[in-house]
Amino acid sequence: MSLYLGLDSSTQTLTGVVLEVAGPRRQIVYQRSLTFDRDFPSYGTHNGVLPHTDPLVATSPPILWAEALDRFMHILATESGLDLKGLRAISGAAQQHGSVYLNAAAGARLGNLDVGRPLVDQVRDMLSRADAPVWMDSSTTDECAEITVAVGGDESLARLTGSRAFERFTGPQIRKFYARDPQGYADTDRIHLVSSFLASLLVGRHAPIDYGDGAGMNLMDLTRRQWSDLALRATAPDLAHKLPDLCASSAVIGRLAPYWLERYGLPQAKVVAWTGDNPSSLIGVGLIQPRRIAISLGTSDTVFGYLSEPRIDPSGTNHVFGAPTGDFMALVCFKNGSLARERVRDAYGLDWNGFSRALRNTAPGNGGAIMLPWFDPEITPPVQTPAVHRYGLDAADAAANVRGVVEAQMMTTAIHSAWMGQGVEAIHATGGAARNRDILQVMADVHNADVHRCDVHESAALGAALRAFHGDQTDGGRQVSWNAVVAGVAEPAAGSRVRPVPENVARYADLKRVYAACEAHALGFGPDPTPLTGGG
Ligand code: ADP
Ligand code: XUL
Repeated sequence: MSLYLGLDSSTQTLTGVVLEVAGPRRQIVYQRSLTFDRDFPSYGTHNGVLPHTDPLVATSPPILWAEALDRFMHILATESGLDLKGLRAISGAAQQHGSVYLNAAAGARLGNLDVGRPLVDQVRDMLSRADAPVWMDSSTTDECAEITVAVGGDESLARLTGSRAFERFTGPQIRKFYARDPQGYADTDRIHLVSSFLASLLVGRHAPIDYGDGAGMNLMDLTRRQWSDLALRATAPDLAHKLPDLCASSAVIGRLAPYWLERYGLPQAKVVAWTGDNPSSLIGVGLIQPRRIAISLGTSDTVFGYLSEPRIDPSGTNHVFGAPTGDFMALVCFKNGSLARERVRDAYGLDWNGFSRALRNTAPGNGGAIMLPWFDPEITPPVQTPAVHRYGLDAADAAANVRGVVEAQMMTTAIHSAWMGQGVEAIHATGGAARNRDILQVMADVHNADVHRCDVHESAALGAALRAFHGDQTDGGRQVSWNAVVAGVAEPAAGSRVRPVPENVARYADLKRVYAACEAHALGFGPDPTPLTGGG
């Protein structure tokens, strides 16, 4: 009997999933989440992010992630009841794009972690920058423009790295740090992603960045799978010396460092490269066939799907990342996801049951009313100044606003992922809000596709456990297909299928055009659409 641990350090939580493999039988035997705000209150985070006066800035403390990892291992060792001698491999996933800045002493400290001191105290001494910019940051518009010009325009950068410049991407964030704090930049010896930072703590040395998460930086040549000199030069001086190596997502990058063995009695398990939460979720929702896409309703809402080749979206809204299978994946990210749903829920004093009831008690199409729920600066479409727009929608009507936010989110995912959705037959829904069937009904109707809910809502952690299994097998010389890896585990929950209702599908086909007109108007390049909406 072998155990495989998958971790996911997301925006708000650290989750671990343990997969047991006994012959052909595979099952999840343990799952546990730590919530950053609640379980680590001394850091003062709100939804995992530090408070800032500038709404465009979003950073988190890397030492919080290290402390959470340490506490998780303690809980696993003392409370799970599992016989951890069977733990063969660990892998992980993390929120993408965020960067952690380590000083020149970090390498030696990583290699010599003191079993008598909590990890958090030791990591504090490794940092050249106390906070880490995370994916919710939108403050690097100038840096994006500078990098884009230096690389030869949006399209050149997208062809080279898989995405045009985006504010949250690591390259623009590094450029901002270099410009604002040149001394801090000079004192930085190594810049990690959240994923490679946490992997480094497990193996006790600087871990490589995998091709999946590396593609979220505007720094990696996507087809050559190596750092791009051109992009690095456009970003900051001497960057080549500060970046870790790159590696395949399935590579075994080392074994658990002595700290974990001595402190928690864990075996010398293999560590498989960590990746981004979205690439890991691709495996965790079993999405390795074409004609299916996934929609993750986590802190961010994301739409993603498997690609056999790096196809760039002409509108420039999407990203191409490396997939854990060695192929590619397309992704579109929306910042106003779960937190926007919560803002509407809380504004009307509802809980999730009340929120669902409001959806059930209102008619699909909302009488033509439209909300644009840009509570925070939005990634897709790009919106720097947050504002909630209502067209024909009465702000005092709680139920209509609940329907308004959910319909808007589903319509924007459909409109902005249309280029990758040709022939989509089914959607795999995951993330915290996927447990809400009423939201999934709107998804099915707007996308005109069957929606299957994934049982383990923590698909990124499950994907990591499955990747740990896959990495262990291939490292041991046993070839195992990805279909075999996901079969029977990363599959939609039985009986979870939500089918589209034809008359709602027809209504949303019209409403999507109205939504697009409202979006164009709010962004300042279309006429007033009020005559088309419920208010007209
Ligand atoms: P992340 O992995 O990005 O930290 P999760 O995928 O765990 O986030 O999703 C967390 C979110 O799930 C919460 O912010 C909450 O808004 C949402 N959520 C939880 N339960 C429900 C529900 N019943 N209906 C809608 N949303 C929900
Ligand atoms: C993807 C993105 C988010 C983060 C947080 O590009 O920015 O989905 O990975 O989960």
